[in-house]
Amino acid sequence: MAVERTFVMLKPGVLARRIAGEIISRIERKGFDIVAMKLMRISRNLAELHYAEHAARPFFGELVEYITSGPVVAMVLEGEGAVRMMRMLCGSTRAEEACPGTIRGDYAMHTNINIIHASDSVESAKREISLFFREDEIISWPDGNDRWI
Ligand code: 3AN
Repeated sequence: MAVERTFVMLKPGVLARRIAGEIISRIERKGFDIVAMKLMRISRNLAELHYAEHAARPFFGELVEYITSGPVVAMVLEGEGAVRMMRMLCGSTRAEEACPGTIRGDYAMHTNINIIHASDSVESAKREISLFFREDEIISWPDGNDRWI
């Protein structure tokens, strides 16, 4: 399978609930390479760009309000089939459909605050990564790093 990059964001509720470490731990344990990570408070403008495809949806205002309400952890993950793999780890968008064992299934009761974002395609990942990170903030791991796993 091809090596891909995906964009992941832990939403403000994660920081508020002090579970960032637990979520990052699950991502690491799965085996992704974390190639970029930062704590940030995102602007309204960036939030609207990130969620542009949802601009006409009734929940858009609330979505932007939530995502800008406190700090988030933005990350770029790398790995074979990383986009789909990370979506599987997150679980379904709708809280009541997210299976136990997935991040949303284990930590989220409400769809509108479903704690984590992960890109839904390689194209979306490219767009989202470029919104949040400069190329020189992405640190590819050296060849051979995997022999320590
Ligand atoms: P995903 O984040 O799983 O790709 P999207 O792109 O459909 O899901 O939705 C983006 C975000 O919008 C979700 N993470 C969730 O926070 C919010 N959202 C999606 N659907 C609803 C809904 N029906 N009601 C409220 N918020 C929603």
